[in-house]
Amino acid sequence: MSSDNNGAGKALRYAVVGAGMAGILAAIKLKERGEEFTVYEKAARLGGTWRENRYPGLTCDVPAHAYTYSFEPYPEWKAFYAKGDEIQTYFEKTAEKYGVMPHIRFNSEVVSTVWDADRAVWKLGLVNGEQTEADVVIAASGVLHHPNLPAIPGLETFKGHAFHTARWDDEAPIEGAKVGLIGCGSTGIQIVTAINKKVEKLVHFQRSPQWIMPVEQFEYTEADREAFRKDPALMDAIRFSDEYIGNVRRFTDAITDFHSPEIKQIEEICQQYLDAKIADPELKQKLTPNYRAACKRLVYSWSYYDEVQNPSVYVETGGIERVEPNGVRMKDGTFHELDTLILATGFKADRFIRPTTVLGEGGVSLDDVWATRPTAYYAVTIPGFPNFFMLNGPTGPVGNFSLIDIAERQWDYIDQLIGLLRKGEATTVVPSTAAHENYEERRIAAAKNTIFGSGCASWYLDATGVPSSWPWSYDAFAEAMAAPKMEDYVVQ
Ligand code: NA7
Repeated sequence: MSSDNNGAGKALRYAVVGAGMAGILAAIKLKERGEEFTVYEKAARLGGTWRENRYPGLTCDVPAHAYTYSFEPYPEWKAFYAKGDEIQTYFEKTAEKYGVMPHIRFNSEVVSTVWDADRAVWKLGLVNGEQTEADVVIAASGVLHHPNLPAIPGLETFKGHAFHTARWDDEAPIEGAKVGLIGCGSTGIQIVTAINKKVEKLVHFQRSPQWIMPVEQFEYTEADREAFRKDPALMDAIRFSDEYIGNVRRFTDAITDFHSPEIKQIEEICQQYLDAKIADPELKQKLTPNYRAACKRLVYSWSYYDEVQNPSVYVETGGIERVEPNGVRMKDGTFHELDTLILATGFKADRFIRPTTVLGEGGVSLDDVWATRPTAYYAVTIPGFPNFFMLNGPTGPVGNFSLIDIAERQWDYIDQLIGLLRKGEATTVVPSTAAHENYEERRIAAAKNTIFGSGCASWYLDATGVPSSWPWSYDAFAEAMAAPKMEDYVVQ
């Protein structure tokens, strides 16, 4: 039974889809209320993106003490920016500590979720053919986790190890090997910094160079960690510092208007960093983007410009003709012989809960609703899909600041809507079509003015070329998530 502390409670059954950062958050919050819930996880381990990505150099570009749940600071971080395996450990420890592990069903991908209007329940189908039900579905299925494999002719003929970065092949030769790396997003850049001194040769195939935002990395000492353990307020002082929050505010203000002086400042910082670090005019020309800084997601690095100048690295800017059994042939005929080919080619960012079949009111398919672009009212709810809530769903500020901060604020919003169901004040809650259309109209108009819409290709853009992300400030997001506008919801 629900331990509903708001009076005449109804025991609701919750299905959380995904045991990554957002799913674990939902689980912790539901557990705290004593709710009946199951987290369905497709894999054998929790952790989402931090489970799937294990490539060398994997580092989160949000400061470690800001990349924790607000209620669970972590004194053990080894450095200001944490490595991927430490973050995975953090989520595993936190899930254990809050007692949510027994609620997670591993190897249990949800393949379908179908709304039964007569009974106001979601019927879920699992990968093993099992059927189950829930009153509320929380889709916490992640954003960047469907690998984007490049359509390069001959890729399948490569005799060495070729693999996507989110499917890291531990058998692939790196030490003393000839390695090819395709892709220059955050992933490709981090891999360059991590492996260039180990390889015999690293050919970095660069279709578009990236703007690099310089940041400082430093290690925490054992004395620092001891101080954090003794006084958690020291960690809050970092997470909630004027410096960190101020940076988030300034950054989100800058990206929301590509004419703003703030975004010009960011460009100047990146340009000055490039000028200061890269002396060789030929390399500098190769590394200079022809689009505006932050149009593609800014890469944060403290070492890339140093590492890329290691003689083992060759930045190849020519077009790839095809992959051959022993390497990569360029359009100009040049051949790069390789033992290993790493595909740092990013993710299909428009999938969200798909390929799960989601059928809402009247059997309408989410896939059809999202035929033009994936969308959700304030990134959380969808007209026609009652009692269905998303964490880090489409049109949210994914990539603008910490996804944990985003998910926590979204949870607070969802929790208020679920409260109506829990208290027995409603059987279904769903946003109205009119409210959603109004939101999308305003969002799309604003999105075109963001830096993401200033003229470059990136995973921020939807299939029609419109930025798919939250186009307003950090404070606007915080305000929107503080309380749902109930007049925009149909509550039955
Ligand atoms: P990104 O940022 O999407 O970067 C993918 C990179 O792969 C980018 O440089 C692409 O070049 C390149 N790419 C993609 N397809 C091809 C083909 N066919 N040929 C050559 N190059 C190609 O992915 P990441 O994994 O680095 O980062 C994803 C996010 O994860 C990141 O923003 C952080 O939020 C964490 P392009 O720029 O399109 O010319």
